[in-house]
Amino acid sequence: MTSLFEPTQIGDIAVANRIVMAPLTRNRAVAHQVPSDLALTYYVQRASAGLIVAEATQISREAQGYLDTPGTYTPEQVAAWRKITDAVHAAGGKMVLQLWHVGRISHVSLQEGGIAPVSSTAKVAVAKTFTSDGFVDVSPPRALRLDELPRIVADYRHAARCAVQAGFDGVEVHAANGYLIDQFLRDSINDRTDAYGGSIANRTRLLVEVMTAVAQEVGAGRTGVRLSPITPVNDAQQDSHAQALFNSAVEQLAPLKLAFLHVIEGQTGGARDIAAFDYATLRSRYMAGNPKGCWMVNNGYTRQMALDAVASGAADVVAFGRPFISNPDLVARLKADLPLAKMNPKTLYGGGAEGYTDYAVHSAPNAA
Ligand code: 8OZ
Repeated sequence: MTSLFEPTQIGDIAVANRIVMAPLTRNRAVAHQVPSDLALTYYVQRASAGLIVAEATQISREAQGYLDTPGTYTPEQVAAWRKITDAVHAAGGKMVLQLWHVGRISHVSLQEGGIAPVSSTAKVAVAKTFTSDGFVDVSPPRALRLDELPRIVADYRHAARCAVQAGFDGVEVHAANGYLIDQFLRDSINDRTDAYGGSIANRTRLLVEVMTAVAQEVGAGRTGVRLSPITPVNDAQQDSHAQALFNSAVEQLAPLKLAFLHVIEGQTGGARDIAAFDYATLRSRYMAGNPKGCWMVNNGYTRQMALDAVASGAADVVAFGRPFISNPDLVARLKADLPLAKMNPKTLYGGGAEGYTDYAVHSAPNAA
């Protein structure tokens, strides 16, 4: 039986164990959407994860939807990330960067010149974002024109190149949680009548084009993708045929031989059983076309669930989000079956060291 604590390969990336730190938005970037020195400390503290998927990071200026989230498209951002990846590597860790375009989950105050955010649609999301004025309704978007989509793909490609220049071991494309790519996938959002709307083949087109371009740019063995078939977050209403949509998406992704496919099961950060969805079928459809692929699962996994998922072969690796916030030594705690410290929700987004770099390891006297 395979153990959660055994090394493995995630594509070209050799990892020390099968525990992944999930991407976590913390809104602590400094001027010009640059990751801070505190972020370096935070990630180094968590370098015992087999793989860190660093927080969602804008691929372009337009891709931003929240205050103080980092980017990976300017030399200044790349230089700051380089310091972080060097330090994580020196600590024995591996790290990929999550590439993010929020689409319509943005606000004019976060856009250059106060222009409308872009999406597959001009329909506004019933959702909030966080700006310098606190939580506000997202702004009405502008539907991207057909002739703009090659530029979107090029922005992902450029950001992927920047991430590798910044020393990351690879990238994860954020195609989940109701952001831009998910806004193309779901028929509850996408109301286009061109080659990117209507049929499943059309709605999965942007995803497949982005993944093809990114894999070509940095190598398929360093490229992963995150999907969330039934999450309702960010006004991502259920697709009318979610199973067929996502089965098709993973069948089209399989031949690309990506490093990993990362699936959020259920509602992101919430209930795992909000709607029926057959993840075992999704996995078998994917693995049929990519038998050496790595299946990464996420959302509310306990220690026992993770042990069982890896032992049974239902998953190759398991990503933990919030437990990694308050337990920098999560791997050691899971291994020794030690109690986990609770996360303070008040220090999740924004702020400084408090609730970020001050969570103790278990052996320290002030550990929970
Ligand atoms: C929480 C707050 C803001 C953004 C996601 C990137 O849900 C996020 C996110 C989470 O994927």
